[in-house]
Amino acid sequence: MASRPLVFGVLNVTPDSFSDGGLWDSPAAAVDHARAMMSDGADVIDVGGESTRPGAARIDAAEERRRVEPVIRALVADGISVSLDTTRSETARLGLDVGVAYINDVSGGLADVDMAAVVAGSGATYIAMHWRGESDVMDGNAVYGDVTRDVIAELRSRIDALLDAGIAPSKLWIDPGLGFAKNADHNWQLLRDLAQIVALGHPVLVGASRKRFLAPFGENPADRDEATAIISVLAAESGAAAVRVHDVARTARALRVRDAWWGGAA
Ligand code: PMM
Repeated sequence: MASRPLVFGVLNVTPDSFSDGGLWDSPAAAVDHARAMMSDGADVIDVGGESTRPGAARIDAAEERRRVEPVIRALVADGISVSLDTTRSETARLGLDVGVAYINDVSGGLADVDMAAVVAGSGATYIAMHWRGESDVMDGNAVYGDVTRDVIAELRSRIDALLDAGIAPSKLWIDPGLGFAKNADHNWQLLRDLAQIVALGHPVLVGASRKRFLAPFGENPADRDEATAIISVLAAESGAAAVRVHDVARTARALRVRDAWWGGAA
């Protein structure tokens, strides 16, 4: 039976993320929500202090630190496995000092030249997402010959650079970056071709949750959770190692159905 992917529960401690912005921007509310996601079946909590939605403006490192530090400290103290969603080496260093298990970098190391060196040797896992520039320019960069071929080529070149910079092969994960410089057709093609990305030989994380390309299945982001859960199962069938979702309960239940299908315990 194929193994079950890890479930990363999304915890955006931002005022402006597209689907949950402003909901968890007090540390106490954020920690409560993380604990609820753990009881719903999350394996890891992915904490982000800076919105990456298309068109978002950047915040500075001090503000990012102010948002994430109390939350990651509380979660690590609680024994929760934490992923820190950041493109800044300075913030990553803080996270590694606090004890996060994953650095989730949507820029794959391109936004900050010091990122790879900071993560290398830390023992943490580095998640390198496919990226073509900051949120304010990414929609204009959604131009591909063949999106699967181009994303694979660009991921390969990031993998080579990150391994050269000292990240251990076993600690390097990759992510096709759904919605980042990609239109709906690009996202669906990448999902259809996910096995080709898995074949690159690094664990693959898929972040489809509530994204704009799921709008045909739900006008509001929170109405896209069923579509997200179905994608979680299909991504698992294609060999994804992890899925990053807002509604942990639905995805965890959907993955249990898959386990039952393959003869595991329901
Ligand atoms: N998507 C978002 C943020 N961080 N990280 C990874 N690795 N993969 C993603 O697809 C991804 C991410 C944007 O979504 P959000 O606003 O729901 O956090």
